[in-house]
Amino acid sequence: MTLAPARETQRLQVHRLGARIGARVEGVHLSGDLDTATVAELRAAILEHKVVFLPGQHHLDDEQHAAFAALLGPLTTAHPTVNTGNARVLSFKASRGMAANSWHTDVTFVDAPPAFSVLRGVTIPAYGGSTVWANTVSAYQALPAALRGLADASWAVHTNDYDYATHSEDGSEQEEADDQFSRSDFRSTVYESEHPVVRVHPETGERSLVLGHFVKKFVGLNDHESAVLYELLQSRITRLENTVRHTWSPGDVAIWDNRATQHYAVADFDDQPREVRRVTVAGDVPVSPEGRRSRMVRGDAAVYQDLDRLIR
Ligand SMILES: O=C(O)CCC(=O)C(=O)O
Ligand SMILES: [Fe+2]
Repeated sequence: MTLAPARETQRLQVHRLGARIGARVEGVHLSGDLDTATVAELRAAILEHKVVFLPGQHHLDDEQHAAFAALLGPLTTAHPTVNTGNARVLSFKASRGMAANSWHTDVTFVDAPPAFSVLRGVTIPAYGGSTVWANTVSAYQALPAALRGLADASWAVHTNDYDYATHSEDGSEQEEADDQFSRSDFRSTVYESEHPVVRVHPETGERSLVLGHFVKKFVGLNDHESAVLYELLQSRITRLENTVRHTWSPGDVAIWDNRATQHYAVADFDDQPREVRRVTVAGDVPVSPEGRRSRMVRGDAAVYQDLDRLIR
């Protein structure tokens, strides 16, 4: 009998990019075959720095991309509503300057948003098209006690049928999201969920703010009060000290903790083609500081969160 050679632990180097968020990770060749010690180190780096960037992963195709992501946990389907022809991988492909250019946390309109998003740069414009991430844990920690108390006690309704115009530069409701899906595809099934504004992170125990563009209103507040409270807290999240900006090269992979960040894709690449592809790892149902769990208000997202069970 021949034994398979033991997999060697890769020598992972973590270079911090700022005091509050971001690290570049070198020395790892991402694949579905990574050894458990390396995956554990990488996971620890993501939890600490909230987003990590791994350059030079040119070898990844969709299959290897998903196989690697599955080492971080069970995968979701590509998206609850958008079908880009691949069960696991969501493509953001633009040739008319479209981008996800408003601040959000991925898929917060369902009760259990992804834990991690793994994004691979495929077609990168010669200029522009960077992505910015913000740390929602450090934003919470920097709140004065009075605002922390208000945030701790508040809940918000999130939906995929959100008011796009509120977040666009010219106030327009653009119909086309990018080359591959339209806004009407995006909200072909309407989902609504209620999340605490502050969640306790299931792995780190840190408290983080759960906001972003899917927020429709706060529970018990009117539209005006909701807008004011949103701005008050959201402006803390997007302070530049809380952010890191990544200028992409082909073969770059970004991995973020979707329970501790928001992000924004900058639409400054004119008509150049740009494509990034995303795989998401399923997350838990958020829990408030008082121990109450998020809940679905409209729609059933069970299939999105549990593709493995569906296929098995
Ligand atoms: O286009 C990008 O850089 C980011 C798109 C996005 O919002 C995502 O991958 O979740
Ligand atoms: Fe996103």
